[in-house]
Amino acid sequence: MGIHVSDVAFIAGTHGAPVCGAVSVEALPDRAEEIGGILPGARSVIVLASPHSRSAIESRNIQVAQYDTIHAYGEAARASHSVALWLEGKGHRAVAVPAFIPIDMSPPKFGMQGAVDWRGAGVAAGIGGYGESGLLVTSEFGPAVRLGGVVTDAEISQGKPLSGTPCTHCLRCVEACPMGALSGGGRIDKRKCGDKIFSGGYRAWRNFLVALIEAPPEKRKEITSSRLSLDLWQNFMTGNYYYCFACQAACPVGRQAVA
Ligand code: B12
Repeated sequence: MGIHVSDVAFIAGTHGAPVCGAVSVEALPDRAEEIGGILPGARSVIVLASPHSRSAIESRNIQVAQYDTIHAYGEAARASHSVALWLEGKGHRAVAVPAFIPIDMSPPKFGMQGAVDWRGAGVAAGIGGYGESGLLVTSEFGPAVRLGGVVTDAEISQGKPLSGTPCTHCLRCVEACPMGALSGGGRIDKRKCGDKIFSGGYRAWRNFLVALIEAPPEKRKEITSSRLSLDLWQNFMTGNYYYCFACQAACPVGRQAVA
């Protein structure tokens, strides 16, 4: 027997994700093979969204935005895990899929393509539409959400894409990008964006190691005590490595949700 998406949304909503929809695997042909690898016989993908605090991601204090991100990802994980266990309790198979990491680091993806494309799946499930930023924009919270979800063999009543997008095309996201990485219509220079958001991420870690290895012995202690070294240590400890939230924070859509 199939499951109604409103029942799934109730479970997601009571576990940290107030926005939730579902889409059939057939409607996601680009990722069907990968999704089948996660769960053979998978029929549906549930997409859910956990909101950021707008005040936190708008703050000039990067640590509070990072802390909020850890928390929002935690909520998405809690909700997807709860939904998966709830479906298993009903006799289905279900897997909570990582919202971002762990992610396939092998070539040619190198961690730049998730097992499920949450934005694409969210648009197909009708929980939002694409913004000029390329992010999924929900009516409730704009793009200030973390997306996650579940792959299951249950048949779930489908959402359908919205007739338009909640994006108002004001282009504030494009103007807000400190790297000039956005040019509207979802176009993004991933390298420019990555240079900012990952300034304490993998590439920074690799450059740090190379600098350390190549440094003369008397310089090595200085490098290991550098600001970058401390930041990297902290990022490993917290699991957060994002340093920019500008395109999410600039969006006017969904602001009333935090009033
Ligand atoms: C790799 C990655 C990145 C990379 C590459 C981004 C990219 N465009 O692919 C980099 C490092 C640049 C990045 C940056 C950011 N990311 Co990121 N990222 C991911 C990750 C892990 C995988 C994305 C992926 O598979 N990309 C490969 C393919 C799918 O992307 P693509 O080839 O560019 O295809 C896209 C476009 O073609 C576009 N598109 C297709 N048709 C159309 C039509 C229209 C009209 C438009 C406008 C766009 C459009 O949408 C496709 C995706 O659906 C996802 C998590 C996940 N598993 O989905 C998070 C994710 C997309 N990131 C997210 C966020 C929030 C960010 C940042 C704000 C950083 C931060 N502080 O967290 C910035 C925003 C940059 C931006 N404006 O896009 C969120 C998005 C939430 C949302 N509301 O949409 C996600 C979903 C993480 C999460 N679980 O919440 N990210």
